[in-house]
Amino acid sequence: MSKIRVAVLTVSDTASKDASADRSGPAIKDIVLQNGCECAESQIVPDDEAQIRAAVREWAARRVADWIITTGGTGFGVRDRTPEAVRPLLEREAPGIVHLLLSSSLQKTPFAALARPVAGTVQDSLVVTLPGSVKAVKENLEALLQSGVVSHAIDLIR
Ligand code: MTE
Ligand code: CU1
Repeated sequence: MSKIRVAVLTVSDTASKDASADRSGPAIKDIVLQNGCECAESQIVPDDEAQIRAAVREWAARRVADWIITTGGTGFGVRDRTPEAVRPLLEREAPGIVHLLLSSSLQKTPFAALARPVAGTVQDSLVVTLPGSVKAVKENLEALLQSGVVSHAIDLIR
């Protein structure tokens, strides 16, 4: 079985102006590499619906990754629009993955209730939207990777 190819999209106004402010993007790369995946692409965009959607759509169309992970912009901040940007692209929604993210995260913090994740397929890629903090990213990726859920999903997709 070939390695899972991951593409990481950091969604943050701050990090889009200063890449050194991006902590969750590099954290995701570290974790997926540790788990035997490869990082195919990464990019930083501001909290702008059109730019988020364009980046995910382009990666899916070019089939650069089996798994597209976004980080940031899932909450209730005025600029948090990641779910709205990604949802229209989803061809097959994955409410079970959303449930897994929220139920495992709620065991860590009640503030997980403030994340509004979406997940599903766009063409041949699985897309999952994670929160913006490194802590949340670690907890969410643990739930997705340790369980084997993502590798089984990708086996089915590709
Ligand atoms: N999920 C986990 N597992 N751990 C966390 O610490 N933080 C929450 C939530 N999900 C958190 C979490 C908080 S405080 C917020 S505001 C939301 O994710 C949304 O984060 P975002 O706006 O950075 O996407
Ligand atoms: Cu928060």
